[in-house]
Amino acid sequence: MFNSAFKCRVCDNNLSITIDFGLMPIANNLLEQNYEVVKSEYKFHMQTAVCNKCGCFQIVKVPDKNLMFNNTYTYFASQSKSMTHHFQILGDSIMKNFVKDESDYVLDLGSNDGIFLKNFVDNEIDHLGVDASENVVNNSKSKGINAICGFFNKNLCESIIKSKGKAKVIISTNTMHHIEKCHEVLEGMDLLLKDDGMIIIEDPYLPDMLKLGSFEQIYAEHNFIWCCSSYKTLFEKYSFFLNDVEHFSIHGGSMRYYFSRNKERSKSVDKYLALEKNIKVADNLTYENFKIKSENVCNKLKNFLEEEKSKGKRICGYGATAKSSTLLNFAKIDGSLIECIYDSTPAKIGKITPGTHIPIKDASKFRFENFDYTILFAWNLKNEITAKEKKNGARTTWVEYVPEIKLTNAN
Ligand code: JHZ
Ligand code: ZN
Repeated sequence: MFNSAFKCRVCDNNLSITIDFGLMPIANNLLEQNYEVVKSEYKFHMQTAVCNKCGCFQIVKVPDKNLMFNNTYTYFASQSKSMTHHFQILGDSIMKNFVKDESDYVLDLGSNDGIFLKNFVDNEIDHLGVDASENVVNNSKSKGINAICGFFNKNLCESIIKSKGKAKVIISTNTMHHIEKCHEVLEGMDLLLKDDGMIIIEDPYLPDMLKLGSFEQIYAEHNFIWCCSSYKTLFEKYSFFLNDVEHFSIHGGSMRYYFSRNKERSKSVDKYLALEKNIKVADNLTYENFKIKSENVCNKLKNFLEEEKSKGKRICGYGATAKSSTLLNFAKIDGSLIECIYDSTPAKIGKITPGTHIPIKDASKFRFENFDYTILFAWNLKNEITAKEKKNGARTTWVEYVPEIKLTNAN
């Protein structure tokens, strides 16, 4: 049933709810182990819909942005060496192909701890980072990055133009899907980009999420899961055209999109637009099937945990990821099944997971515990994590759960 209260945030079409996840906390809002804090934990009603017109998959009612992005943001992208390498390759390509003259600079929207812009500092190339979370901005500044704290919109872009001029490249990786008011971003880009400039966006790709049943990608901060057709609709409203796309396996499947004022379109764009049509991304029935797939993932993992726990096995997790917040809360998996979760991020260690209150411990201690099973919540970083812990001499059985339960001995 269409609910006229909910409109597509891209094209204003009426939406109908496809999946209701119930009450959810904010995924990166890790809590202090304190009774009062836990008692007043914020939750919101997470319902999703797909636009039958433009294929935009979205959470219909999103928490206030200041609750999600503030001085206590806990995701620091540089924790992963493989992600650092991924962005180094992108940085090299941008420096080589786009930064041509003295006035050219690169603006990174959602610059986080500087994972991408560090390459520009190292090569002494002009850049500017913008991020809404003060603590990650300060972290990036300590690495020499030129960054400001703020929400990207028309006003901010006007002040950037005054102080620095227009940008040759605007890049935004793993950030656009965080921003509820996507038109405000496009209004800003419309002003800020040089006429011959390029916009590069990268984030998790909707068809990959549907294929894997990795519903974990949906949480407050990930209030959109984008694809070619929905981005194309949004950007064309501002006369930006989708020129090219590149697909990557990172984060369970991500797409990189290239937009400019130029109307040229690569074969890859046609290929992925056709794929999206083929798998019916804009059709409600697709999400009925996805919901069943997602519930299967939850049930299989929960059954596995309950069975092994009843045999007296010790179980922990690895990677206090944002996506695991959706899984744990939706499947109602808490500290009675998973003793703790190991993570290397200083801002996460010592806190408890949102909603399910599982303690987060220092990953450097993992090797000493020899848990029977370790649930790999950062399954997207499997190679990096399992190789590191093998070298550390950790003994356990790794458990993956997307799309099926898969066990791998650590040694
Ligand atoms: P990881 C993030 O989601 C957050 P998350 C964000 N919302 C986004 O857009 C998506 O990515 C795409 C830890 N770790 O990357 C660090 C170790 O402990 O899967 C992280 O907490 N040891 C911006 O949170 C977590 O695992 C290690 O050796 O789902 C990985 O989080 C390594 C490599 C990582 O993303
Ligand atoms: Zn739409």
